[in-house]
Amino acid sequence: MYGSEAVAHDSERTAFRKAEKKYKLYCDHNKSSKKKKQPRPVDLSEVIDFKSILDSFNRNGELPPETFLSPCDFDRPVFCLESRPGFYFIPGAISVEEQCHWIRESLASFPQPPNRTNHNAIYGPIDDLFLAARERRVLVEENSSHTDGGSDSNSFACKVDGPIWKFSEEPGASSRGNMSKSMLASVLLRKLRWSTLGLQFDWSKRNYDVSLPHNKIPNALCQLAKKLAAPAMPLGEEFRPEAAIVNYFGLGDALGGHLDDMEADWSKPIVSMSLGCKAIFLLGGKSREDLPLAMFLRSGDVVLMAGEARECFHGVPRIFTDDENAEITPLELQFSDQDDLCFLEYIRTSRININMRQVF
Ligand SMILES: O=C(O)CCC(=O)C(=O)O
Repeated sequence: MYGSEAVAHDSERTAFRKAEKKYKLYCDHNKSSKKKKQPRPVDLSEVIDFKSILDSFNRNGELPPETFLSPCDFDRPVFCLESRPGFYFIPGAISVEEQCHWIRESLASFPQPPNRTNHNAIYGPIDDLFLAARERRVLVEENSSHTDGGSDSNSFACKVDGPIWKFSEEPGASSRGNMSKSMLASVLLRKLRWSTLGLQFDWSKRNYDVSLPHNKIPNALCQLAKKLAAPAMPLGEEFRPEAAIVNYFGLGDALGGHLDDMEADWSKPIVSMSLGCKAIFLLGGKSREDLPLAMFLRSGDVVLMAGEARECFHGVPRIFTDDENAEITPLELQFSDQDDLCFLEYIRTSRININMRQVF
């Protein structure tokens, strides 16, 4: 009875949902072990590993069935999948030095106002969050009036005349001398989920709001995106990055299956860069019922999705933050060398994804 109920429940799920559930992090409480929470083992035997595909291709020129090399002129192998036209995977496309640079930028510069983050709806624009976290400061509510919009951190609502939050050395010490609401900057940094560069994306309306103020995407990032996009671009055309979404993942975070369909021209790729801890990426089909392919994304890997692949559901059900699976040793060495210990501390248990889009 119990078993048949469970089967019925599972059969109601789409193929994409089942795969998300398969790879998601579940922690079991182990009473006999000192470590209370243990990640439940997961079968990774079906996860495509483009790093080992690249290694074996470099060794003997062989590729697994259904995988082929893009004929484009690029300085390293670009892999494609017969079952997913318009999808490109470039393992290790970004050097370790560049990865460190974009991790620093993603934390210290991209969340700077007027760029928006998930914290805007509750706290308004927050200046220098990373610096404040580094200096162990506290965000304190200075005064109260009203906020236009809900408390949903994905909401795009503007603060018209809401509470003002400022960084302070001491929790609860506002200029008015009252006990106030406060939040550690380090906690806010850990709760940073997204920031937007260039044209700002409106999560509630799921479109771009060109009227909002924004910083230009840094030229170096535009140049990198143009170079990386080349294998997926129509002949003779150059990618024009106009907007970027930066996603931040911590232990247990996931990005549910979705489509990126808000841009006018789907022949232009989404250029998606992975930084930090290893993750599992799911690439489905045009329906959530299509069985998704699972693949590892490591720091420095780049994925391009153009044409038909733009119509495919995709998501990130899992990141690996443990020493054995995160695979961030080169980053750790680079950051320790440069004495960037705050960045190192963050990235040891996190993943950052920067995805760039041509909107028009
Ligand atoms: O984190 C990733 O690799 C994928 C991000 C993504 O799918 C998105 O932002 O639309």
